[in-house]
Amino acid sequence: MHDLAKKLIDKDMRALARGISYLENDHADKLAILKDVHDQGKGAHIIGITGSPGAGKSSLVNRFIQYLRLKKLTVGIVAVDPTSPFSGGALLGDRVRMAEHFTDPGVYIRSMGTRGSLGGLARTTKEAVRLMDAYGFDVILVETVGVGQSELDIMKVADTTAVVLNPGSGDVVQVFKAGIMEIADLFIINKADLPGVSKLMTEIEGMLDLVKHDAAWRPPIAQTISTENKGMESLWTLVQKHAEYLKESGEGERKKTRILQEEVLEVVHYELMKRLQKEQQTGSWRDQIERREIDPYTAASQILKEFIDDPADVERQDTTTKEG
Ligand SMILES: Nc1nc2c(ncn2[C@@H]2O[C@H](COP(=O)(O)OP(=O)(O)OP(=O)(O)O)[C@@H](O)[C@H]2O)c(=O)[nH]1
Ligand SMILES: [Mg+2]
Repeated sequence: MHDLAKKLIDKDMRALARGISYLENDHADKLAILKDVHDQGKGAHIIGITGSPGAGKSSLVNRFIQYLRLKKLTVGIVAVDPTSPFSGGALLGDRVRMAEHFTDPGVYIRSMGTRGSLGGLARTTKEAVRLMDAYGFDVILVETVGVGQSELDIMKVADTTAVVLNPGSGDVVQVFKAGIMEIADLFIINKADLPGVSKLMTEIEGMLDLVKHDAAWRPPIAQTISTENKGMESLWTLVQKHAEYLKESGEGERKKTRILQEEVLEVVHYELMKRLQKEQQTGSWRDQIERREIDPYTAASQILKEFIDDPADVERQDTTTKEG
């Protein structure tokens, strides 16, 4: 087993941190580590939290962490910022708000940015969740701004996807259009201190009648006021209800199978993309084409042959601990 995988499974938080950096930097040992931790997951309940910018996701996550910690549950958090990983005001705010958890060994917070990834933020986020599960948190929270396809992809890793809405924001229609309605397992009306809560309830129920009228699980609606630390208990109750449903209906297992099946093709796709990018920059066929020495079809089949002769090295065993 890879040294880093072993360490993080043994609850070494620094190894977890380094492991996630390996993912972000596409370290050569990445696949080997992921392979080693694959069946080491401790069965964390993974909760995805998505919603429009400013819906209060971070405030909510912050309170929810506090609540879970009082219940003696350990929590891993992946905060995905699709815009600016380092300069973003929102993220800076998140850091400050979440700072109080930094000294708690039962909490690990990680921000993920788009830097350097080949459109691979969703991939990297899912992989980070895998490492966190192998480390052994009871609950893993993934916060992302629900705007596009890549955020929907991120949410696929969650057992329970919660969509945060605000009263008086007109969010529901947007959420509906973005296809978020389909992936929602529960709704959270945050800022329930503001007027328009019952109107929003009616709107959500109306949408659910359209989208989920024959679904086995009808997403329930929680109400929270993050700024006043209200609603965390009922939110947790609904999450647990959903977890129970996943287990009893077998849907949880089916979901996991689907995720794993998709993952196979995602890894292949990702590895091929990486190599194609490299080919684009450094392939010797480029000069050969320029000199008209080779036709595109021969060049292409040569590249494909190289790929086949040298598949991604999942077995790599590099136990020297280079800082990634
Ligand atoms: N009135 C009221 N304001 C809230 C509540 N929860 C959060 N806010 C405020 O809403 C604003 C946005 O909160 P954030 O937690 O940063 O929202 P976010 O969804 O994480 O925002 P992004 O990460 O930028 O998408 C802040 O000013 C919060 O104080 C609430 O329950 N009631
Ligand atoms: Mg936020």
